[in-house]
Amino acid sequence: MSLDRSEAFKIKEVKAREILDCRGEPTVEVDVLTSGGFLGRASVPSGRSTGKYEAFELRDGGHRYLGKGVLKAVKNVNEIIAHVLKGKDVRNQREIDELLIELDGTENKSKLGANAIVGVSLAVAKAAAEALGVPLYRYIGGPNACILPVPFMNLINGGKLAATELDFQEHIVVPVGAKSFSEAIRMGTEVYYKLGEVLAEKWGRHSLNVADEGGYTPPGMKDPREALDIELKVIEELGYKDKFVLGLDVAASHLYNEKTKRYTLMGKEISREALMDFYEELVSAYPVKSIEDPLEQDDFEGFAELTRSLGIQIIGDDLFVTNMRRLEKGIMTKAANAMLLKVNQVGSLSEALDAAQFAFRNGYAVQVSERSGQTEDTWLADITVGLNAGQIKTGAPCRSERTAQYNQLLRIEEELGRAAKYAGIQALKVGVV
Ligand code: 2PG
Ligand code: MG
Repeated sequence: MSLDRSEAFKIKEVKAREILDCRGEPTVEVDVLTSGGFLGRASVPSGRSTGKYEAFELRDGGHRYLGKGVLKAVKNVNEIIAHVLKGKDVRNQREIDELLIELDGTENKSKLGANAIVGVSLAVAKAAAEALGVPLYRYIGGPNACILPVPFMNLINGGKLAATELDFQEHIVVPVGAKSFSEAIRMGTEVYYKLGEVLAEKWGRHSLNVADEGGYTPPGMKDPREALDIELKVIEELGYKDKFVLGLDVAASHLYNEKTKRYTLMGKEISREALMDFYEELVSAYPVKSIEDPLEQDDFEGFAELTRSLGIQIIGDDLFVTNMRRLEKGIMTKAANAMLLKVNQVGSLSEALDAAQFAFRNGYAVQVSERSGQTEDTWLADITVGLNAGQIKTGAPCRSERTAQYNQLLRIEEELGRAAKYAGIQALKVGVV
């Protein structure tokens, strides 16, 4: 090629469009095209059980798509961001992200919309990887990227993401004892099949309707212990007793009543202390080794108390919102010992990577997470390996937007060959299984 090498990396065009996420709701997709003809395309996921401190997702309002359209965010990319980025080098991710943050100028990215900014940020990274001829996970992690994550497979759903009576949002099986990622996926998927059979028998065939993240929805099941019991029973029946641990995402902010300062559980309002006692009971009765958002998003003190007393992994999702300042407060107060990483919660790739590094430096684990409104884009899987995070939460092994992530990880495992290491239990913040 007679092309000047730098042309390969120079941004020629940035173009956004409105597409649909897995719930059929509009979201932003961005193309970043370089003068050398390399294309980075990224789409933006969206949460439903969102934290109040998340970066701002810009939606149009009005009648179109019942107010959920994202044409304003698309316009912000096409008419504002595109001009500013023209001619910039896609390898300068940090410079570009800082430019976007400055251009927006607000605390929570509410002017241009975090959905506009994060779409551009991720498309820039993908264009850079394309132009350099390396996979995205390698672009992010270099030769260090070799750890395949433990999948947190959310198999029974409740809370805001399912039409069930279960209060806890996610009842998760975690194949920590597998030898490889592909074995972990096989074991988790076998549990998923078998769980379907057992649920249909005991709770009726409507159990097999799946929720936003692919988990089952047993009608009439109210008690989280019933969900854990049945997951455990299936794990044992398949002969995997010591190979799995269990996890929960309580998403407790959504069970919390700000006025009474109490939580709703199984139809009753209970105190924070009663909820904490319930966790003690769960952890002693079941191999539950990870609980996400056990308390509401401002209770740093309660998170610290649980982290101390339960001795398992406590993950901050709505608590930290992938935000360095919130994480810093957590580190100072010893609240939680792991951070959930959702790139669109903070609104740019660089800020998400910074939060992850800060977490690691302070001995916190990082679990990379889907959103309930996911797309078929697989940057999530690549970021997980790029960071060597060792944990990914991306739903049940069904629904294509979830299996897209698992399938990408299977490809990465194959590509890494002997270099691939399955994270196993060491990735979690727990002493012994
Ligand atoms: C969560 C997520 C994803 P949402 O609470 O962890 O599982 O839900 O994307 O709706 O915030
Ligand atoms: Mg959560």
